[in-house]
Amino acid sequence: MTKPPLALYLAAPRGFCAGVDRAIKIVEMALRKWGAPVYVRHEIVHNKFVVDRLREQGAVFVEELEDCPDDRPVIFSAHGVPKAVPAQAQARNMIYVDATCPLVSKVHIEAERHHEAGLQIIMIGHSGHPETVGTMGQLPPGEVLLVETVEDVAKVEVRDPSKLAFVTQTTLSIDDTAGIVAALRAQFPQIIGPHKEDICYATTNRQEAVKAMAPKIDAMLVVGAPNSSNSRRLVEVASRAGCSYAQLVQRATEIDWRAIDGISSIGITAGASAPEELVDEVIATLRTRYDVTVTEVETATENVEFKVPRALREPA
Ligand code: 0JX
Ligand code: SF4
Repeated sequence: MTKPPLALYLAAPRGFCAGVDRAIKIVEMALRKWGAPVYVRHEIVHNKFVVDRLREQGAVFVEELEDCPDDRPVIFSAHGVPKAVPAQAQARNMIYVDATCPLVSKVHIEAERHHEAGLQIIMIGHSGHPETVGTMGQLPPGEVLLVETVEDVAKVEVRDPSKLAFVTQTTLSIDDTAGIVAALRAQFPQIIGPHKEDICYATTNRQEAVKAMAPKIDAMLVVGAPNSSNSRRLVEVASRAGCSYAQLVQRATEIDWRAIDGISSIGITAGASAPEELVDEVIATLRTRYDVTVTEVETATENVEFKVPRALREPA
């Protein structure tokens, strides 16, 4: 039986960013240096496949520091942690390695700098997301107020409208955030902030690539996890850019074949925490049903790399 043709457009950049690469390396190097078990507070990155593979090598994933013994090393996830977490680890004399992405740490430092200058901070982010919890947890309660939407801006109760700064989560929608920043600047003309927002290069590039592809395709598959903020944003971007069907898939088994029945073109991208093997798996599975022609749509090149902490580069 002949297979129907399928034009497959592959977004570039897609998948792992420099922060994820570094975070995974940190866990692997910690296991080599200290042996198993090494504890990891929260999923090192939001991907079950990555977490399961590290677990097989001896990593133990927990949600809170209280769930770790004093005498084993612990790693903090790429999303960042409230200040109290390393403080508690220190108080317990634990060995800890912080895998917070340097671009998230940069936002932590920004928040602290504004606080030292006497400003109250408004954070644009998703409530309960570990990065938001971590960034807000850099300062005492009440010093960072959270807004998630333009509507929230109208409701926010600040101490002094002339003494404000804003920071953002790194994995937000570029377009939604621009709207919230505009609302903040309109309501608080003296607010201080970054030039645009704190969305990182990887989030920006992955969203741009999806925007460029969306008009060419009947459907879009985003390889990524349901708890991955940056991956979910890619699904939204595709839909808003005119792609009539966009689905988040953790791996090939989640493809909804009925929903994509009859399509002649498809786009594929992957969130910053999704391994390339899973993209390969999705493409290989599409090939079992379609005569696939792959075209890469490259809208940016990336050459960012982050060093692992010195403690891991030195022998035990
Ligand atoms: O949910 P997020 O997109 O923040 O995290 P994920 O999917 O683990 O991506 C990598 C870590 C990003 C931190 O900024
Ligand atoms: Fe760092 Fe951006 Fe990757 Fe998050 S998505 S880990 S901020 S590079």
